[in-house]
Amino acid sequence: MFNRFTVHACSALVLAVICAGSASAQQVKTGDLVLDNAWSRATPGGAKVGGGYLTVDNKGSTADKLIGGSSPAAGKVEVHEMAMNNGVMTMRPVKDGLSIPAGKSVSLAPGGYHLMLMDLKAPLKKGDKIPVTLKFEKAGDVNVTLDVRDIGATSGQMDHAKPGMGH
Ligand SMILES: [Cu+2]
Repeated sequence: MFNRFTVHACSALVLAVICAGSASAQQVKTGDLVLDNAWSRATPGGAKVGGGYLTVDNKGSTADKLIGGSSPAAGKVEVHEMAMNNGVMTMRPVKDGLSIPAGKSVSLAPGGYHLMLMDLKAPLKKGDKIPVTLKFEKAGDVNVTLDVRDIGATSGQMDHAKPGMGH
């Protein structure tokens, strides 16, 4: 079973190398999960936190859960959610992990769920590649690379974050 997963992971890597010239970020496949379009946003000087965004596609028949992560670029990595609370945008750590339902795709994006890189060792600069190890309940540890984009990047999706939120 683990051998099969290893083979899948390798073929995904080969594909990713072939596709590296395209505009889309590196796709990572592990077991039933496909992680795609992992990116982050440049941080203003002195900022100690940064956001991380990606799409997790669960091709399997059982739910998984994103429970946390780590990165050499940050003191710690948490999974956060943003929500409107009495007209004010607030965020908080996701309790008990972010569930990835079977057959569903979950997006972490500005204004919603996101990875929070806390205690950044250095500001994130456009063009940086930030390695992050995500921890899933079933899939285990999965390595992704966040592509740091422009400070105003919104991924082309609706961004409800208010100015001054920092991410
Ligand atoms: Cu946050």
